Amino acid sequence: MTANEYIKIRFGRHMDQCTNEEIYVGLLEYVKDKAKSKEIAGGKKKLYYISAEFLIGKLLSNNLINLGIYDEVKAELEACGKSLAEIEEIEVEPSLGNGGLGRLAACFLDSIATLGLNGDGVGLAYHMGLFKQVFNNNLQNEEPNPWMSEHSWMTKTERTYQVDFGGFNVTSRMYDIDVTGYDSVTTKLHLFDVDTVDESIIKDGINFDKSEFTKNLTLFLYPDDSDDNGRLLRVYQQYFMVSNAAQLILDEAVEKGSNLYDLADYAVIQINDTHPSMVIPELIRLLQIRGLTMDEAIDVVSKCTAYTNHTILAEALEKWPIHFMMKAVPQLMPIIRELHNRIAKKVADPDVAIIKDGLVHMAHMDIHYGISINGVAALHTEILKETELHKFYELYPEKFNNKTNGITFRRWLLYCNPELSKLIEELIGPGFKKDATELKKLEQYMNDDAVVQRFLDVKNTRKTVLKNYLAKTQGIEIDDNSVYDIQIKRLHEYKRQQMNALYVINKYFEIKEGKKPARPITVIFGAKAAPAYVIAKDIIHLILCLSEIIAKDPEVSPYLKVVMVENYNVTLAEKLIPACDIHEQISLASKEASGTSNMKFMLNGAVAIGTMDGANVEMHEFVGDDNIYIFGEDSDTVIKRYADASYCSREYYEKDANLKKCVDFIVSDELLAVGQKENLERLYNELLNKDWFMTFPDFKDYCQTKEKAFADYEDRLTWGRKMVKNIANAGFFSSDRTIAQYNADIWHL
Ligand code: AZC
Repeated sequence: MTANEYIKIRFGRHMDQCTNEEIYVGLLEYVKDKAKSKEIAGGKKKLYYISAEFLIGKLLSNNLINLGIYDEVKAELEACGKSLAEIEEIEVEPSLGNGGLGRLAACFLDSIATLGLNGDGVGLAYHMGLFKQVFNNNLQNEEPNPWMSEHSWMTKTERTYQVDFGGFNVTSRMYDIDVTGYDSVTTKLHLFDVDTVDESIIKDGINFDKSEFTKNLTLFLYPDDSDDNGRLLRVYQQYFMVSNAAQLILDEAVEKGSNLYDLADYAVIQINDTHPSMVIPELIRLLQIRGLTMDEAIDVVSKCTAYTNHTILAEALEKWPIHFMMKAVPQLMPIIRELHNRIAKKVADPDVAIIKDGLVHMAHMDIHYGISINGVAALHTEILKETELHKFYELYPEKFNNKTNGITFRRWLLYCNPELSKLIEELIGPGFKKDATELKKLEQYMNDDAVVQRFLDVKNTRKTVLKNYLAKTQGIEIDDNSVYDIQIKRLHEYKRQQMNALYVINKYFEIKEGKKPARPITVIFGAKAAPAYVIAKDIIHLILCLSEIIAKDPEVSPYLKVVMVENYNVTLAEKLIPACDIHEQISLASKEASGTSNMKFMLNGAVAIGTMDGANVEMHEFVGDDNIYIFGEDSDTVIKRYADASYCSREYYEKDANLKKCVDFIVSDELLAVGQKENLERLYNELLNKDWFMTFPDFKDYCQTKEKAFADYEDRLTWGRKMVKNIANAGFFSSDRTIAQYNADIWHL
């Protein structure tokens, strides 16, 4: 049945007689039906990918592509005078994630289904998502980001569970979202929710009574954890997630014939960061209720779980106070103590203990009681082994392994850049759509000027698409003849958006002094700051203030434009990435576990300016010095500098007059005229007195390397060759490769 026929039956009218809203609802149901017909038959063993975040993005086009009916439906719509792009606008992007960790989980689900693996995602249905970012007076404000509606990809299921907390319990319900594989099977994302959640308790932005747990449990992802009630709420949320997951896992195993002693033959659990770590004691608890002894339960669970680490930042490795656990989940504490005691008996070193100084170290539990621990890029895994988790590595060298991240080429090439995908297909055939390494064949065209020019033409087309999109959706005007220099990622000091802002200031001065760039530069940022992360919000403030004063300055504005897109999300990324010329991957070496926007940009023919950090290192290996702009100190130098505590930012500031001038500008009259003194001074002092992520030592090299990139950009054909080289070598970064490795080394499905 065609979409048109389906809609005719549904609404009693032809598509051309329907409103866009009706067509959207019709297509949604049509796609759900098609997806259902491809549901995976299932096998004995199943993967459960448990994650606090699934940043899935809009699903209509993605599903149409994966089901192989995109062109057909698009044509049907066009024949009725409708446009798929307009229908897509009706869909609200689910707000179920924050950053790379959540988008990675979404790419992984796509690849799991595409590879036909028996694996589901498990998470929570946050009613208001992370938050919606709005700018007022050059400051970030947060608002609820509702995304669920009567007609959505979520399907209510009959599965409900009881989840017990200290002093009360709730009844959960499971909702399912179909995960369509590309020309393959359909798997599921299970999202749990509670009926008692009450959206009306949200007041004034995203504030709500943090102590009303039955009402606030699934309101927001990452609720503000700057006070005890907020932190406690995170424990409640995490336990709610994993208790549901554990009950589901055991039920499904038993349904398939498990006697629970053989659970590892039926289930493998990937713990995505430490948010789901309580699944370990929870499974042990439930197995005991179902008749196993403590010994047996621990033995069974120890064969089922694997942990992925996404950061070396100590503050991101969760440690929960025992008194929180006693309050929220008292039933788990005896088990956690038992897990702790068993390790303590074998290894005296308190550094690897599960309980230490009144805190439960979630990652330590994962490492002792799981089958695998993986980092997300080669360098990151090495740093884990050598430094951060060295003592664990000595205990369990065999458990450590690397799984360099990847991205789904369906969303990040076929869907978001149809022009590029068409050109590639014309040149090397359609094979790359299933086997990303075939992109390598593009290298044969690197010296064919006419072909290289076509890549440049596609880039120009996409730059105009972005220009129009930003004008329409954000009221922002950009010049599509300028160089687009883009940094999109969570706002964090280690990612060093502040260094990029200092570069902007540097450029502003140069232009003022008469040194005009060969071509106008558009510096684009997209980032949300965690609501309680004060300095991150100050950095946003600085960028917005710079944007304003530069736009108002007739001397500078023809040559430089600063844009901070509002409410950066997957939908915006899909427009920004294909249009980008130069992408910023400028984290302090050793701190970015992997990065994944770097891979998306590479695939879309943008060239990176970056440090030797995360997956940049592997990208550099693939494309070589000429096709990526590497600068800055390496991770060994940085790690040493932290170890000997020798860094003093003020010394750099005093030594380098240009740096000083740029930093001082943060608190200049010009900026204070459009910004808030409190915020700008706080940021200025932070840089001068601390600069914990060492922007100053890298600043000069950063500026010089950027100049080199801008100069090279003017030799268009040579630049085009860099683009082709990047695209041709992006194949390794397909999440199909990553998932195949997880399966071969850890899951064994
Ligand atoms: C991110 C890491 O910062 C990034 O380097 C990595 O590529 C990504 O995970 C996927 O592995 N971490 C997060 O997004 N973390 C949180 C808590 O948001």
